[in-house]
Amino acid sequence: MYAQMVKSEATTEDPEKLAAFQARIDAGEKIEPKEWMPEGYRKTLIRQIGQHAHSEIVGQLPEGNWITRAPTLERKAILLAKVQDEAGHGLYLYCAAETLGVSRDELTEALLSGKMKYSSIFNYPTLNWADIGAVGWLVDGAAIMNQVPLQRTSFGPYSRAMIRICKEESFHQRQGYDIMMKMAQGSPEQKAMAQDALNRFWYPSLMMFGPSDKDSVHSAQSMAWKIKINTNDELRQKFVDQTVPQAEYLGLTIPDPELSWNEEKGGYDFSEPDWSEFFEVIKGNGPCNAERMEARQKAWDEGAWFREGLMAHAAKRAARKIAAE
Ligand code: FAQ
Repeated sequence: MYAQMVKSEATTEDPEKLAAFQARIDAGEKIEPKEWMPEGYRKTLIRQIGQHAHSEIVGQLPEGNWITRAPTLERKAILLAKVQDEAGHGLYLYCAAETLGVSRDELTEALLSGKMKYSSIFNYPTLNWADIGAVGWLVDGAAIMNQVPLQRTSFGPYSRAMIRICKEESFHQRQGYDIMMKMAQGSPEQKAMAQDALNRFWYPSLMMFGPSDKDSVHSAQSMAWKIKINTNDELRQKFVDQTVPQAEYLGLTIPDPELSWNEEKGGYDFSEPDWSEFFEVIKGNGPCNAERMEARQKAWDEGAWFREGLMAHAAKRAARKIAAE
């Protein structure tokens, strides 16, 4: 069904309905699930919300890997809470997608068959504890930069999910920055680990915002529908401008010799990520793509007995209710 939804091209829709819909969007109204919407709007939302939900779930893997190896009990409790939050974000987002007429199982199957994507960033490995700091600081930092404007997105359930998610993401970013601060103020070896984590996560974090505007396929239509509020390059620029002073405060160096303040534009000039690497990663050829998909497939297979049990229980309850009526 997901494939059907995404493949079927926009049917010829009533121009009056389309104009009335666009007028509601332009007036800043929220669109609710049972209201009329163009097929393309629905398909774009399923793609973006579904991809976002998958990212939250797959995004648990690089950090979950460090829960048993956190350096103190306190760090372990904090990381555990953060990773659990990501699971919750996935659930809110799957629920928002379900209101558009696609089931969570269909979305998961589309992820596992490679029809749907998840964020490129989670295909990079977390090699040591400093990487957990870098993920919180940079990856959650980039996620917030993208998601704060999405609180104003035009689809009601997505917008409401984002409000709650953003509150939790701020805590995530603070915990990552706090780890980086401890490492950067620690021994020379610890500071070197923090710098190395920044070196490896900087460009993959910039890639999270998507291809440059000239290569972004969906931005123009998504912005007209207020599914996206900003372009990929706008958000990337804001992220760099916010993060450079944070790195300076830590005494760390952004791994970009071209980085310089541009007085005229009131922002930093910086080097673009290697876009050929980005396109390889989203095609499935990143350092950890195979490992991530194996983990999701295993969880799906091992959870089959539970899903079936739950459905059998629901069917039994429904039958009992009908019999009692
Ligand atoms: N990775 O035309 P555009 C998190 C694809 S936050 C993979 O510009 P669009 C929190 C794109 O799908 C991370 N694929 O696309 C957390 C399209 O391919 P398609 C998730 C990417 O949709 C933190 C093609 O490239 N956040 O997980 C990426 O207008 C720590 C052309 O691109 C969201 O999903 C990428 N980075 O803009 C969890 C936010 N970028 O689908 C755990 C919501 C682009 O046609 C630990 N999403 N592509 O086959 C968005 O804002 C947008 O979807 C963008 C992409 C900005 C990601």
